[in-house]
Amino acid sequence: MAKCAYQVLGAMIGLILVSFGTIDYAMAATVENVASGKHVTQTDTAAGSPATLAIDGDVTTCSITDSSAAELVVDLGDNYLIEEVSIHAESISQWVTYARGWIGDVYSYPTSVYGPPDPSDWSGYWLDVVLKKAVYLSTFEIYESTQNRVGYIQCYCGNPGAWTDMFVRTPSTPSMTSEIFSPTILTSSCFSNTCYVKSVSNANMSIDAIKLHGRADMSYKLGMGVTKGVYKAERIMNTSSSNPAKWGPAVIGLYRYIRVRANPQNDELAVCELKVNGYPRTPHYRVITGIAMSNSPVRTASNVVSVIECASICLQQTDPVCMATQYNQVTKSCALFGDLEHTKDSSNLSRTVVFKFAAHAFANMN
Ligand SMILES: [Ca+2]
Repeated sequence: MAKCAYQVLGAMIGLILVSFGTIDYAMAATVENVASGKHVTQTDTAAGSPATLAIDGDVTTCSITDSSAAELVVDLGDNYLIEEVSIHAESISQWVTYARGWIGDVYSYPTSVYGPPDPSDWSGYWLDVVLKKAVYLSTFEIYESTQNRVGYIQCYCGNPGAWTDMFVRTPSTPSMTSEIFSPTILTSSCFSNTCYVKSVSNANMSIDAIKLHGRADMSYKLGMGVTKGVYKAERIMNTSSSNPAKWGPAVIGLYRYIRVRANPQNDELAVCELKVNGYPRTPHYRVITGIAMSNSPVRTASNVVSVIECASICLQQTDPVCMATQYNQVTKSCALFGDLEHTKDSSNLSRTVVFKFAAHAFANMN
């Protein structure tokens, strides 16, 4: 992190931190998940999947809606400086929903390979299986019975896609042992709902049930704003390359409301964990001189008697939110700024108030 040092003037009281001498802008507030435990709502709710599960700290519990035209909104309760947002998509476990087997020289359509395991099974040379929903496959559970073992698994990956090796047994020794078999798969980038399972040698294997696990390919549209219903920062976040999907806003800003929608809104909305890493806007601040703010103030208050009052006015200013102030002791004016863009200007003797939570961003702009 870049470090900047400026001369400090002034003296403050209570929670306000001021000293004479130089200050170090590398001293930033600790980043934390500011969405944790906050008020969260969604437009509608699937049974047993309330909105609170999106921010409960557990990636295995998910908020899910019934409708596709749905959204989830978190009210952070205050404005925070947002550094990174992450959304963890659903991990899906599925028993096969369709199967076609090959026995000798004919196809069969087994009824006994759908989970959970039961006393019946299916025997044949190979088995085509289909899942209800395509996922990025991560784990296979093969419930074998006592015949030759599974030696080969391929899945049809992607669109247009290709048949891809997911498992090849070496050496391909037959076995007559019943086993619950979970092979280490050869790739984690296969997006598929169609696979086939083949025996180690062209002989009968016996399958009781098959279950596959993977992560959903979710695309979310994230919005952030200081006013509910008005989202100025928007971003598409996909879990196709990583789960969770992460985004660090290029322009760090203060936000209170976080909205998540499916992109496009053609399926139910499932959010397994939404994390919003940010800094709280606290009354701790630093006063410095030698700074020229780059943009015009959002408002200027007059007849302000002290830098303390100027800082207090800034804290009360929420829309547009105040991120820094400059107090001119001669004119008794207090200029409120909605961003932190600035340059060094040793001739500027106005006292610039920078909140401690924002020192991090302030340092990065130099
Ligand atoms: Ca959760």
